[in-house]
Amino acid sequence: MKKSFVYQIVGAFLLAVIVGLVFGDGASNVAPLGDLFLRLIMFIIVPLVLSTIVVGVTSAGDVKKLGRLGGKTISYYLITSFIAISIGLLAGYVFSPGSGVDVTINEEAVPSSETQSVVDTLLNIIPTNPIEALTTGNMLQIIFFAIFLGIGIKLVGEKASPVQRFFDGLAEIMYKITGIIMKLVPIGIFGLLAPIVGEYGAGVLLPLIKLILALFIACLVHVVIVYSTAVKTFGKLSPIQFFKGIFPAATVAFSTCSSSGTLPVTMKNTQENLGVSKETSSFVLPLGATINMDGTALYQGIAVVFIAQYFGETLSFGQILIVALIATLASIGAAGVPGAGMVTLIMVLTAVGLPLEGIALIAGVDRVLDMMRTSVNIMGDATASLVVDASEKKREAA
Ligand code: DAS
Repeated sequence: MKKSFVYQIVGAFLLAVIVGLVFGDGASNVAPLGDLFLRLIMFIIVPLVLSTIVVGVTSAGDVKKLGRLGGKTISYYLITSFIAISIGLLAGYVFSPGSGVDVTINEEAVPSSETQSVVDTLLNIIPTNPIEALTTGNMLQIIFFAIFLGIGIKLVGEKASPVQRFFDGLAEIMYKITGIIMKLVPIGIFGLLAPIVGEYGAGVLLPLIKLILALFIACLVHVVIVYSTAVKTFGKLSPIQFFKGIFPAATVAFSTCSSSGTLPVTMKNTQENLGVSKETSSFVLPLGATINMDGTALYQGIAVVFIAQYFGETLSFGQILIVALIATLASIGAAGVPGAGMVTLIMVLTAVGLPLEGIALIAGVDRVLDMMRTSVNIMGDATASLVVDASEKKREAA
């Protein structure tokens, strides 16, 4: 990745903070730049995910290999998510962000408690109408459709080769368009961040600064320890090279608070900067952007402890185990869009009998918390693609 691009991104960050602090609410005048960028990356997601997964499946060799790829990917995701929630819970008890905090509960900020059960979440992966899944951008259903489309192409063989060539061509076109849109990352970051800095002046953040700092430190611990270890030990890549390579995607995730929206950038960074094959990244990353959310799992651990402390509740060891399990599942059910983790937090609070009003305590700064957890989410996806790709390459070399 060119150094000038990194400098442009850092410059966009700094300019956004300055404009936000100087102009306050007036900074919202640059929001259209952020909306423009967001719409451009959202517009390519569906054709990009559909075509690259079909290509990933059809070029993944035999269906057995696909099963192996899926098994490794899901196992990695579950392990790192469970570690993340544990770090989140630990940080909650170490920093005690909910003790002595002075925040009034804003009733209407409590999100509605309609969350899908885990069974419904799993059943809803199967699209009853694939075209509707594409038009509504239902990522899990699109992934399911693409995987079976790819398997079908492989099983049909020669007769389906025109379809395979279509998707090969579509994938290359989408990669090219992603490259063009990538050039706008600095403008997008500036347009997305400046209004938020202007809105979230220090005054809003101060009462919950302990919670924000606790999440920041917990995310840093998870990224530096877990991801560096995974990347170095299993991905055979230096952590510095990894973090430099994934930096643009992490900044887009931070600015957009959307793993799905960041997916085109995550795919480009992992392929071009981390050396992950298109075949692996086009399977692991779309899946990860939808079901792998270490940052969200970590956030839910801290948030539950924060809310328990605020209401003077003490969680038993059994309840903490339930939180760890449900938060891991909730992070799977969270969509890769802004604020999803706060909505699925309902599942976790309900599981341990904590008041949902507690969510209203953090709703005011959730966007800031979402920035951090979404950046961790996409870095977790990138490490997974690197680890799985290295494992597959090692297997093929053997
Ligand atoms: N913003 C979500 C994402 O895109 C994460 C969350 O809300 O927890 O990953």
